[in-house]
Amino acid sequence: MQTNNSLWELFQKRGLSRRSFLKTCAMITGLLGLSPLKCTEVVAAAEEKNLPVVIWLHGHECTGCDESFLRSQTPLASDVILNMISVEYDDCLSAAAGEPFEQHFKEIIEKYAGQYILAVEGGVPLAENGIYCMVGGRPFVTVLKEAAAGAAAIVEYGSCSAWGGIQSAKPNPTNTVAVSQIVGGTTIVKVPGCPPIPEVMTAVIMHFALFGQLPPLDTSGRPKQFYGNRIHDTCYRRPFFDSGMFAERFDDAGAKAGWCLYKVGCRGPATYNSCGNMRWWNGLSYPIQSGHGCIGCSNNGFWDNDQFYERLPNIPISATIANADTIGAVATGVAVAGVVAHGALSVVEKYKRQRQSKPEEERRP
Ligand code: FSX
Ligand code: SF4
Ligand code: F3S
Repeated sequence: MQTNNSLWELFQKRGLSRRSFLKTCAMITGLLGLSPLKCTEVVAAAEEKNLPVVIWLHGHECTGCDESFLRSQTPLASDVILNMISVEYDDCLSAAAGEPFEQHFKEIIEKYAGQYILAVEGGVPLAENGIYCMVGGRPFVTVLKEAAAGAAAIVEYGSCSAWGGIQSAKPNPTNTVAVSQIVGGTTIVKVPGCPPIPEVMTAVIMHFALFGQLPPLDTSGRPKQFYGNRIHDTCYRRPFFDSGMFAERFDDAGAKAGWCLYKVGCRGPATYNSCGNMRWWNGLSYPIQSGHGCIGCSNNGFWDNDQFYERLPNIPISATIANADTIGAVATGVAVAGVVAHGALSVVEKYKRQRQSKPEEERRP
């Protein structure tokens, strides 16, 4: 582990050049969404501040969040883990296991009390004293409370951690809840998504490590920089939506031509995330690009939607530039008008297409 080293000290110890250090700082500046002018501040912080100590816990989850994180490309997950943060405990990624490892957990939460960032994946099952998720022979809820007590900041990584997630789907037999329903009083940030975008996780941790505070959050506790826009607002299929060109089924000509997936259930107009901008695998793809509508996996309660393939009934069509802070107010007023207008647009466009496909003489009214 790289404790008590700054990023610059670590680079020097490894014989890496000042130039590669500065390039890394420039990359971090971009990742944090800061102006290039802020790069000098990032360099100064990276020269002085010790690498952040991170304790990473796993609760009730599918481990897809880790799978996503391990595919981080810019920066590479290996660079994050080996060069940018000091992961002192991760019961999934660590080669160590068993009693010595759990003893190590107890030692580090004492040694770094008040200093470490606690990253948590998964929800917290409470039924029957938490026995539905055991870690090192103890209920996860117990481990979480111990770790949270000394955390400088907590990152709820993934929709399970942030909202309860699939484990809390009705009727929620394990009584699973979100992390922030159990631990409070500390700086907490939500990075929802099932799974979330890995680079967002790295950006949140690095922001706290370099500047001693979380990035600006929205009213739900999510970083505005990454959750400020709807999927719909950055979707490359958006011109088809605006033109009323929709796939009606997953096997029709519209679907094959890459038209908008709104009518086959896309939740993009009601979902806040950066998937359209950042994507996975160095910008390679994301659900909509692979032909499936957004299921709103970063939204609270998405798992209880039993109509994934039904057209979203109320969407704020007019609120194309709404952000997560204003959407509540905007949506109430325009949703109905928006859907009506949208329905009309669809009909007009369909009629136009039908006319264009007919011979000239049949087009005359
Ligand atoms: Fe949940 Fe993550 Fe979905 Fe899975 O850790 S957000 S079920 S991708 O694994 O917690
Ligand atoms: Fe893209 Fe979905 Fe919006 Fe269509 S409804 S433009 S597929 S986000
Ligand atoms: Fe999830 Fe929708 Fe993005 S399903 S991964 S929020 S496109």
